[in-house]
Amino acid sequence: MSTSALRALADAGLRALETDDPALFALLEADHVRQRDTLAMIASASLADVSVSACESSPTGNVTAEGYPGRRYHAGCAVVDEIERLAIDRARTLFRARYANVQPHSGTTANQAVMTSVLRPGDTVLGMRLDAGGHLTHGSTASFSGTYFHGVGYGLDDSGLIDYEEVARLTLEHRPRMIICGASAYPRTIDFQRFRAIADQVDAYLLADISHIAGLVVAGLHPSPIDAAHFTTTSTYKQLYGPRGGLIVMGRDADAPAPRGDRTLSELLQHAIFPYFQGTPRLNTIAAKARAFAMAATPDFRELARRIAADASALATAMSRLGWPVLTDGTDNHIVLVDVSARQLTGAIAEQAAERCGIVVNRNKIHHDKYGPRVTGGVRLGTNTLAARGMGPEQMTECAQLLDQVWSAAVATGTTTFDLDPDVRTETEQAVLSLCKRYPLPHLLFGTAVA
Ligand code: DSN
Repeated sequence: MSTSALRALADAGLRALETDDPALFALLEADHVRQRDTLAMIASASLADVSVSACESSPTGNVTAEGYPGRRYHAGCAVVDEIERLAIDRARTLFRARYANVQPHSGTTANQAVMTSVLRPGDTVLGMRLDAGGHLTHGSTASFSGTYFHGVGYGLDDSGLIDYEEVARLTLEHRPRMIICGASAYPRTIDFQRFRAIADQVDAYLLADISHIAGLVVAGLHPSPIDAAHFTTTSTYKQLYGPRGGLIVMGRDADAPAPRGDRTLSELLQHAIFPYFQGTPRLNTIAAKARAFAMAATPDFRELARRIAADASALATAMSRLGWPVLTDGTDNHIVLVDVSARQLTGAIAEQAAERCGIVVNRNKIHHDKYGPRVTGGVRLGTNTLAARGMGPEQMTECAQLLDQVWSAAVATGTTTFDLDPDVRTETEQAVLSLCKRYPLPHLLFGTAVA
């Protein structure tokens, strides 16, 4: 198929959708407009370049191709084999890794595969507690990770930093088979080498889940775990600006012997993804990953990553100056955690009030939170999307002022209910729209913004 045939297909698809299914088309259009006209400060989100989205919607998604390149269980895979090999090569180059598996459907699947590859049901896993900023798949009983395995949780010290002494103590006490580092809501640098030294004391495997900070890692703005951890996982849609999906990479331990049999750790992982957890991979998504990995290897991406971190730091400073307590007094990455409970709000109220005015944030549990996960005392802010729109530290001060304007006007009437002055709402909505127009959604991440 020639490039022009592919382009014709994409155009025909949109036209057919608009004519034959106007209800669905209108919904898709509405969400695009919503994204265009709101300030997205969701730390676990970013923007996919239109070229990434084009890969996703390509007919490559029609191909059934169980197995790996050169070893499929179906015919017709010569081209998709090349696509998957390209994605693997790009992932290995990007992360300076020896091994990459680009097939995981998500970060969660990637973690499942790693855990089940070397653990047995009931084995102990030591991971960061949810209320400390950890992820569901790091040993929480709300997921497979704390039910198939025995999850033990570590937390934060009084300054809100990872309590490495507790990690070491719990490691000696529980002798976990695996330690998981990496977080969903942690604004500071993670010391992967220190985690590995602790894991080595009891011969535990170390899994680094860098879903949130993968962009900073590949840009050299956060230490890389590739050779420190036995396994590194990430989702590809957060800070890599790619499609929904997951990735597993390994460094120096890729060829280490696996616990049972005569396989290496990476060979065990191949099996853990296919056939253990997944059937046919999403080849269109793998193409989109290949595209995102290529973009993440460019100097432009490094500049974007630099802006993400600078923006977060400016946002933290501005929030703090406006009287909103920022956990750990700042940030090293793209995450700013705000304790809204200190100002008589809950995370649920802060999230809803901001959304009414066009600012999209998410409630998040914070250290010593007195509320549950549906209410929470905190809000997690992230700068991936704003930085991609071209906003810099100056605009972060504007964003902080807008949040302050809304949150200061929100009056709690319960833990999830509130009143908001309609004038403040209108004024903030208009200011948000104006900021969004000045910094339009970039269809091309590193190209010209298309309004
Ligand atoms: N892990 C969730 C988050 O951090 O928001 C979603 O990917």
